[in-house]
Amino acid sequence: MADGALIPSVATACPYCGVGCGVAGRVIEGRTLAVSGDVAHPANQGRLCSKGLALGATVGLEGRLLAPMIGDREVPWREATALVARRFAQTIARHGPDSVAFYVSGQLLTEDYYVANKLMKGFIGSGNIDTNSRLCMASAVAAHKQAFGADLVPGCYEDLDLADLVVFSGHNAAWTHPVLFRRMEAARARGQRHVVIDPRRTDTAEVADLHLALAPQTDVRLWNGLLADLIRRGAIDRVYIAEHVGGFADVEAALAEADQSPSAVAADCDLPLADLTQFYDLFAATPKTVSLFSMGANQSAQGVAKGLAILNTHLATGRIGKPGACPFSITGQPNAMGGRETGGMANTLAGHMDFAPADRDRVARFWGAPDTARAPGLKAVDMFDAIGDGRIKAVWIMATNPAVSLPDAGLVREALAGCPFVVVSDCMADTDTMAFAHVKLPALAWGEKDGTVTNSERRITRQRALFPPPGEARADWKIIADVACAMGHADGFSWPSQDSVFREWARLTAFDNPGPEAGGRTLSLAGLVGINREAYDALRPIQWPVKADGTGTSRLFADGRFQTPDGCAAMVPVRPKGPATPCDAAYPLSLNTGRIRDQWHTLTRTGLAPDLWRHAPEVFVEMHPEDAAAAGIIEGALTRVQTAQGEAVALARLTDRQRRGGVFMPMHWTDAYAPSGRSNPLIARNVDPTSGQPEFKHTPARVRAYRETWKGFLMSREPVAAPAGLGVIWRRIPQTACALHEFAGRGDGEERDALRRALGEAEGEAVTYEDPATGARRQAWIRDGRLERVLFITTGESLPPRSWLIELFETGILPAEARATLLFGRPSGPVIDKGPMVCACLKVGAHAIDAAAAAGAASVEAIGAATGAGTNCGSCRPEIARRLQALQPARETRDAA
Ligand SMILES: Nc1nc2c(c(=O)[nH]1)N[C@H]1C(S)=C(S)[C@@H](COP(=O)(O)OP(=O)(O)OC[C@H]3O[C@@H](n4cnc5c(=O)[nH]c(N)nc54)[C@H](O)[C@@H]3O)O[C@H]1N2
Ligand SMILES: Nc1nc2c(c(=O)[nH]1)N[C@H]1C(S)=C(S)[C@@H](COP(=O)(O)OP(=O)(O)OC[C@H]3O[C@@H](n4cnc5c(=O)[nH]c(N)nc54)[C@H](O)[C@@H]3O)O[C@H]1N2
Ligand code: SF4
Ligand SMILES: [Mo]
Repeated sequence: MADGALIPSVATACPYCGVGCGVAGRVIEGRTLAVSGDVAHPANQGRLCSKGLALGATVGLEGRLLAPMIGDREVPWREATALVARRFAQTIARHGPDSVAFYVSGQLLTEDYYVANKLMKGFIGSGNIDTNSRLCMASAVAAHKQAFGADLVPGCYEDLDLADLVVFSGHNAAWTHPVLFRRMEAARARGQRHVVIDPRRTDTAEVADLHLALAPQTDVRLWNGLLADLIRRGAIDRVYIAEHVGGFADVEAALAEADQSPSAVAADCDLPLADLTQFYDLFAATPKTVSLFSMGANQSAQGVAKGLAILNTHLATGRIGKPGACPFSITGQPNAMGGRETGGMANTLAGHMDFAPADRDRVARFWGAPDTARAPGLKAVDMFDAIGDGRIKAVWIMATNPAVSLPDAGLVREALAGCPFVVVSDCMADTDTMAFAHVKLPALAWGEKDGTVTNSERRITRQRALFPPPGEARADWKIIADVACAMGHADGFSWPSQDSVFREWARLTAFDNPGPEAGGRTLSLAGLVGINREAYDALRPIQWPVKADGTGTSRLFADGRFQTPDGCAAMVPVRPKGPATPCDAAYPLSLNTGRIRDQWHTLTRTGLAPDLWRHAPEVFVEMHPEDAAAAGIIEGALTRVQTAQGEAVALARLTDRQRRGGVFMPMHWTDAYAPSGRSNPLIARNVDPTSGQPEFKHTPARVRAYRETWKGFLMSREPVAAPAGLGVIWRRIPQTACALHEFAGRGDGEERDALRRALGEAEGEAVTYEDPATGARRQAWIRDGRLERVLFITTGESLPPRSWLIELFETGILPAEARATLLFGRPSGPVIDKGPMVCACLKVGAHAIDAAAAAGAASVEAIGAATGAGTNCGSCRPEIARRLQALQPARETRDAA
């Protein structure tokens, strides 16, 4: 029964992206878990992507924080809770409520979020709670509020099935929302068309019908140009506008300020005119269009304008509230929506009410909290500025890793280091942010916590516990509620369990709310206010608004009514502008950052699954071959990426998928995996003036070859941290039976010798080879017949294949000939290198795919039939198509993808 097929499964939700897939989890024994997609969940209908499928590999207790800690001391909960309550209360008493802050996350459950927000805004009486959604969704939220009157996502996933055209603006869906992308691929097989607007030729762009590789930050120009073109053609919906939309004349007048001819727009966006007009024609001709927008739109100093330009176009054409037609801001985190609903953002209060006096008084009455905040608090980037300059003296960080993920992360670390009181709640013990915590609070992780999340289509799904709480870990909402009680607010925070928190939250949404049909707030859970424990435990996925009769709502605005005083949506004039800091002679390249396929954010969880490392084992910087040549950089070389804020070192990847004049780095690497490969110390702190969202997709940069003089690698059974104080470039790459560490350095050898001393001690029998002339050194340690540790250092070029040694770690007792090869530093025969992992779900490497192609498989389907690759979540299908094309340029493989 190894696969646990006969063990009853628990329906829960994936903790990663905003698709919000249902997961069926079966605990086989202890912490051994089998997962599959929940066939009954409407979002994924049984599918999971590589990250969801690997959940079982991440639920071990390795690296977990399992007891509260004050400094380095484990303490009982009562002591930790009392200290947090006392320090916050003292700070507030001395310096006022705005001297404290919470920084929270879209990875909290709705119940957690509700309680954190109620404590800060309701009972501490400050607006200073903000969420990492500020880095993610804030621009879309602001655009929604301006256009629709509230932060409302009009569409649903069914619209993506029904659309004839899907436009992806700054959205690499093939990698970031794979299960949804697979759904759209199925629609594409039925004739749906895909247009991708992204400066990079991503895997999403690669298989699209049309890719517009626009110059960075020119989206507003492109969408304004489209709207002007539609007006010129008479392809807008004047009846819809007359009945349901305000502001059209203002937008039309603003458009007239610039030359909107396709040729002028194409020139400004640096696009071939024919491609631009093809897009405009396609849009004009396709009523059933969904325009997805994600981080390429939001993470910009003009992020709100980008969102509004898209919403304007949909409103003017009446493509909203109809099957297969809507603008669709797709969410990143599993509960980005829940946070927006409960008021996790500093500029909203709760339940889509903000600080307007009537809203504020209603929430204060509901909470029985006369001190409820009267004004918005500080947004994330400003909040950390205030921590840095001492205005905020106590901060509590929950379920986010700002020392990695905020812009200008070097300054963020300085701010945290200087803050008198830092509390961090996390499930992991050693995140980069934990290093700054005075108090560490152990939170339950996925698989242990219990509550609700809301996905991109407003669908509420229960996350359910699969395991009992480990150690002393507790639910986030409970940790916060206990501190609130200790601060003297027991009346408002004494819930017995999470379902009672949910009921209170549902009641708030319905409080003084006649409902959307009667012009009230759309965000209403009226049908769930009386939900009891059993019904909560059994709750099936449901989309809000939930009507009093208990039914959900898939699509908003079907009746053309919006949540504005006159019921009309607003078109808002937006004008293009350049990036906040333009490139110049010193920093001529635009640094773009984002995600890779198999990793999640700061690697604290996906980093635990060795299989998820094989697609992109090392931090890299993508650049156009001509930009690389100009800087003397070759493929695979260690490269310095420098900006006015800082420097990182990453492996160069040369590709024409990257536009000239730009470079791309993934956002994921941390101190634990590549201390010098972190992207965010490089990012400028430019934000959108309205939303406060940082411009993560553009910072002026330059690249230089690193030119190491020595390099090597260390493999060990347990991971080793980069030796402190040495200027060595260090990367850790987890493997199943060992940890691989690659390193490199510069200089005359003093640091190399120091490193060798630091790493050259281990238990067991040592096999050593040393060549003083070249500085080469090979060392292997064997204990009880098993390979324990290997260290290779060279000043020359070549190092042996790592796969050979990785296999020796997996072998167990070493055969005699393997010991001999260790001394030679070379395998005795050929090594089977599987190549990079292409399909992480079915574990198929590049070389197996190439072999299948050589044996005659000529389409993505045929490769799938031969190897299994690409047959699960499909996020690798564009890559398979690309490999096929490279191998067989004559064959037409695009259509097969
Ligand atoms: N594998 C994986 N999936 C994830 C996550 C993860 O960590 N890993 N995180 C989740 C989260 S929280 C989020 S927010 C989503 C994000 O999902 P996406 O938004 O799809 O991801 P990103 O890679 O951040 O950025 C998308 C694209 O924006 C492009 N872009 C950059 N500048 C511009 C521009 O000026 N205009 C346009 N049009 N495009 C531009 C980038 O080149 C990039 O390809 O992913 C979610 N899913
Ligand atoms: N350069 C660059 N930077 C970016 C972005 C980019 O595109 N480029 N994207 C931005 C975006 S969109 C986002 S969403 C952020 C994400 O950035 P972060 O939120 O900083 O990243 P995560 O790794 O998801 O951090 C979540 C933390 O919470 C912990 N955790 C997980 N579950 C729980 C739980 O239930 N309770 C508690 N208490 N802790 C838990 C995890 O161990 C981890 O430490 O990064 C932003 N930063
Ligand atoms: S697409 Fe993947 S990461 Fe996103 S919710 Fe589904 S399984 Fe999880
Ligand atoms: Mo995000």
